[in-house]
Parts: sequence; structure tokens; C-alpha cells
Amino acid sequence: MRYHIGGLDHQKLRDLYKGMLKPRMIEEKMLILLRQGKISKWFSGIGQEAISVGVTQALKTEEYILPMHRNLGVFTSRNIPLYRLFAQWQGKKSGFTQGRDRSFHFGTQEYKIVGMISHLGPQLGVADGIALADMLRRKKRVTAVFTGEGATSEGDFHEALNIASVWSLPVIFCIENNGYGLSTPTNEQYNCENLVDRAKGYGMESRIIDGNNILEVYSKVDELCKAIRKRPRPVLLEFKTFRMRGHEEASGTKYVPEKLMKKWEKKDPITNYEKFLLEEGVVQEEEIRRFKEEITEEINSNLKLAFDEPTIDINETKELNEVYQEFNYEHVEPKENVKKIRFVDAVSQGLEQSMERYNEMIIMGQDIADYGGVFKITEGFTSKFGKSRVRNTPICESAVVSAAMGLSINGMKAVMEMQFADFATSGFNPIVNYLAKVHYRWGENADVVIRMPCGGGVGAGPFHSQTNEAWFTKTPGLKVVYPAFPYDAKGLLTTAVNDPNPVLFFEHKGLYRSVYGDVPLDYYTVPFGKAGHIKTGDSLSVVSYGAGVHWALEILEKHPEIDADVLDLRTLQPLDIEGVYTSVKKTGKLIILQEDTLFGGIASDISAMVMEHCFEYLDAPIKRVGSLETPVPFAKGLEQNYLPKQRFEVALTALFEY
Ligand SMILES: Cc1ncc(C[n+]2csc(CCOP(=O)(O)OP(=O)(O)O)c2C)c(N)n1
Repeated sequence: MRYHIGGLDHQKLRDLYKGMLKPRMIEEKMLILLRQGKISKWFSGIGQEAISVGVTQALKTEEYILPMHRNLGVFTSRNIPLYRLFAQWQGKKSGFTQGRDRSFHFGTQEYKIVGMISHLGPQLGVADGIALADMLRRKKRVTAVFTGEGATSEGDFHEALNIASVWSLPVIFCIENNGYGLSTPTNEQYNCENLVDRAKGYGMESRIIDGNNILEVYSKVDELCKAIRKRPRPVLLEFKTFRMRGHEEASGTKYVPEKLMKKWEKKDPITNYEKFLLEEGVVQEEEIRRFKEEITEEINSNLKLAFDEPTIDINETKELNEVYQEFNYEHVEPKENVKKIRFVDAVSQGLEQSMERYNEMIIMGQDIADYGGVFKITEGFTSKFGKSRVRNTPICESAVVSAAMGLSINGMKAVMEMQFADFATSGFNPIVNYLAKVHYRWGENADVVIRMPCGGGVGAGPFHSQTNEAWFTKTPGLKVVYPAFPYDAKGLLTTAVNDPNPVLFFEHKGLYRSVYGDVPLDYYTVPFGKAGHIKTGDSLSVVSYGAGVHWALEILEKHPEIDADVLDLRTLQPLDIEGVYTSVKKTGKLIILQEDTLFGGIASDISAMVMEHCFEYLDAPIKRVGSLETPVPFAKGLEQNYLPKQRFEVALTALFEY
């Protein structure tokens, strides 16, 4: 191995050596503990230390770094107290997740490290968002993010690199090409010579770096960081290295040819560098012994602290309370200045006034800039707020959701417009796995609103008509809002933006231009978790939300004999179940109408809860009404047959007469 000292002084040369020694020695200790059954499984970075350490040392401490599962050297290079790392791996309280997540699955704002989720790829888009926030604030900073060569096959890799290039984001994408993704060798993973060959396709600079040569890693990354801080742009780096141990410690390396192992053993980043430093007289044997003693002492004393810590207390209330970040709802009373406007205008006003309120709020979505979005919600926004805050995105929902997460991590607010709620599937993973779980896992919040134009009755067929709220009400950590009237649409949207938690905000397309209402022109808020009491009556309770509320009112108008109590849920998570109980206790009969297909929807859960809590008050079986259990059909007649309006009328009258 050839080392070029360049302009590095002896102190730096020693720091790099010590930097690599620490994670190596920790891992060697871990292997012993693993064999003794004292710790759980482990993803080894032995042989890859030069990459984690070289990259982290090239970054400034205030610059974010996003490591993967083999990057122990990132954590040690940021000088995290070792007992906290050990406690994290043992699921103890002084770790970073209070026992809620394992190994390197955590982040820490204190050390500007954002750990991975198991799904690997979303990490790359999160780096985009963090870098975007830095760029918009004109901070001359770099963000570095890691991926294995295996995860470069995920769509997230392509999406994140493409966005970074289109937006000139200061991100260093670091591929650690270590030969295997679990048991899959590179020739079964990709079919190009070098992964950096792809950079050309993204319009991005790239470098191949010997990942086992610490001086090459550090010098090249340091040089790039300096250049990127001056002129923001993404760079793709491929570090050639090798995974010297199994995917995880229990699984072994039987499938790796011995010849390869032998070849890479000779390239060990630490032993080679140590030999070089001794030859150059940069360190002496005696000094190395001292370094090792110091590190051994640090490891042992910190391990003792972690082992001595008791196992975590189980407190159910605390677990439940920490799924969401606490939100102190600020009620802003509407002023009297009211105008009759359409649903679509109310959404637009709520968004616009929120943009005025928060200088650091960014809206992202397809065609939302000068075009104004397909529903024209953001029409005129660019002339008021500029294109950097009202950002057109490429068609890449997953990376945009991840980037919204990154903006939030770096202290900004993000609103994303899904062009149609149906397309949330393409961004599903980061919504339900990243945004939803991040506060519970490591106390970080996802200050993100995802606007979801949804719903049928508009002749748009199976992929532009779904109302898919049930995919999200199922997932702890998300809030789900679904207004039916312009007044609520505006006031709930402003609350959604104020709320630091991830909110899925459903906007029924059919209501956009058909429903009008009196809406205060000034800024105001409407609280979550409080149903609207639309109509007071005694004969039965009708519970619905979104377009269903309008259908119910229309049918009830045809049946003046039915004196119904009508509740519009407005938000599904949090859900005003107490409001439903109060109504049912008064009327003794309940019919729940949802536009979505019935099975597994919110109507089923409301029905179950009412059964459990109000059984003695019921005078009839609870009735649920929803759409036919098919995809949403296109032809008008078929769609009307699919939607629940007519079935609701039949069920309503039957319940009334029961
Ligand atoms: C979306 C997803 N699919 C599969 C896995 C299971 N898995 C975890 S790590 C891994 C291999 C990753 O290989 P690579 O990206 O090269 O990183 P390395 O482990 O080699 O460092 C696989 C298949 C996962 N975590 N997430």
C-alpha cells in the first residue's frame, strides 16, 4: 500500500491512526463478549475503519454525517462517550433510544449523527434534506452519507442522487463497496464496472478511492469538502474495500472464497498504516503500546458502566406518551372578516398564511412551482415566496419524503404535496418507517405535513381515486387529518403545519371545487381530535368524514323523518372517540359511513370501540357502510355502484326502522 503524507502534520497522522484503532479494539472486545453471550448480534466494520474514520475526520463537527450499520468509526470519531454506545447496544437507558431500537439505529443531534433505519436507502434522501436546509441558509456546510454497494440497487439511491444533482446539494455520497451484500457478491448486485460510473448519468462528479488507505481517504475527502463548501454540489465516492467478517457475526463467511480473504487480509488498513508510521518515525512502538492501553482502559471502564446499569424500567404510559412529540396547540380565534370560498381556496389560504408565518417552511411537490400544482393550490406562490421555498421536485416520492425528514432534522418545516394520494405508495416506506417511528426511537421529530389529494366520484379510475387513510391510521406515530368543509380545511391545515409531528392531510378532490363555505380571511387554527357536531338529533348517530359527510347530509335531507345526530370526525388520528360515545349514548343507534372499502377501515375500529364501551346503550347493531371491496372503477356507472352513497341510504333507513 502506498501512503502519501501530503501536507499532513504528525499530529494529524497520529490522530488518524488512533481514530482507527479505537473502533477496531472495541470490535475485538465485542467479539469476545458475543462469544460469552453477553451482547447481541453485531455488524462488523473490521477492515473498513479507514472509511468511517477518514470521512468523519474530514468533516467539521457541526456538519451532519449519516452512517450505516458498519460505521462504528463514525460514532467513535465524533467522540461519543463509549458507555452511551455500549448502553445503546444493550438496550439500556443511557443509550440513545431507551431500549427502543438496536445497534446503530439511532441519531443524535448532540453529535450531528443521523443513524439509519433498517431499510438502508432512505438515509440518502434524508441527507438531501439536511443539505438543502444548509444551502437555503447559506451555511457553507457539507453533509456526508454512507451506503453499502448492496443498497445502491434500491430505488432510493437513484432518487436521492438525482435530486441532489438537480438541486446542486452539498452532499458527499459514500459507497462502501465491500464485495458482498449479505451473501450476494457484486456481480449479482450490479452490472457495471464501477458503481461511480453511474455518476455520469446523474450529472455528478465522482471519485474512486482506496478505502483501506486512510491517508487517501482523508486527503481526498478533505479536499472535496473544502471545494464543496465553496461551491455546493453533490459528489459520488466509491470506496473500494472488503468485508472481512460475516454479514453479522453469527452468519460466518463460508461463501467468500479463501483467496479473496487472504488478498484483503494483506490490505488491512490499520496494520499497514501502523507499519508505515513506524517506518517514518511518526510513532514509536512504545507510544502505540500506550495508545492501546489507554483505549483498553476506556473500553473496560465504559463497559462496566453499561453493564452495571439496570435493565430498563417498563412504564406503559411513558411508552405511549413518547410516540409523538408533545404539541402545545395554540388556538387562534378566527376574526370576523369572512368570505364564501371554495374548499380548494381554503386549503390554498391555509398554506399561504403558514408560509408567511414560518420563514423556514418549504413546500415540495411535483409541478407545484410556476405551474401551481395540478389542483392549482400553490398557484402564485412562487412570485410571493420564491422557487427555493416552493420547490418543484422530480418524480421521486420516496426521496422527497426522506428529504422532508432531513429538512426537519435540520430545523425546518416541510410540506409535501403528493400529486395524488394514490402515489403515496411510492413514498410509503419513509412515511411509515422513518417519519412515523423517529420520535419514539430517538426523540427526533418529523415536522412534516404530507398533503394528500384523494377520493373518488371524479371518474379517475383505480390509480387516481383512492382514499387510503387506513394505510396510515394503522401506524402509530402519524397524525391523520381529513376535513369535509372549507373552514376546517384551512384551520386544520394551519394546525398541521404548527404541529411538529408528521401529519397526513387528506383533501378530497371531489370537494375542491364543489363545496363552498364561509371562511375567515385571516389566519386561524382548528384543534385536532375534536369532531364537528354538524347536526343535532335523537333518533340515531351518523359518523363520517370527508366526502361521506356531504353524502350523509344529502341523504338525510331526503328523509326529514330521521332526526339524526351527525358527527364529522375531522381528524382520524387523534380520533374524537369520546364525541362518538356521547352521541351514541344519547341516540342508542350508530351508523358509520366511510368512502374507503369497508374491511380494515376506521369504521370497523369505531364500531369495535363503541361495542366495548357503549354496549348497554345500543338499541340496534352498529352499521358500517363503505365502498364495494374492489379497486375504484373508472366508468361512471361502475364508480357510482362502487361508492357507498346508495347503500348508505338503505342501511340508514333500515337502522332507523329497527
Ligand atoms: C429494504 C431492505 N431489504 C433487505 C434488507 C436486509 N439486509 C440488511 S443489510 C443487507 C445487505 C446490505 O448490503 P450492503 O448495502 O452492501 O451493505 P453491507 O452490509 O455490505 O455493509 C440486507 C440484504 C434490509 N435491511 N432492507
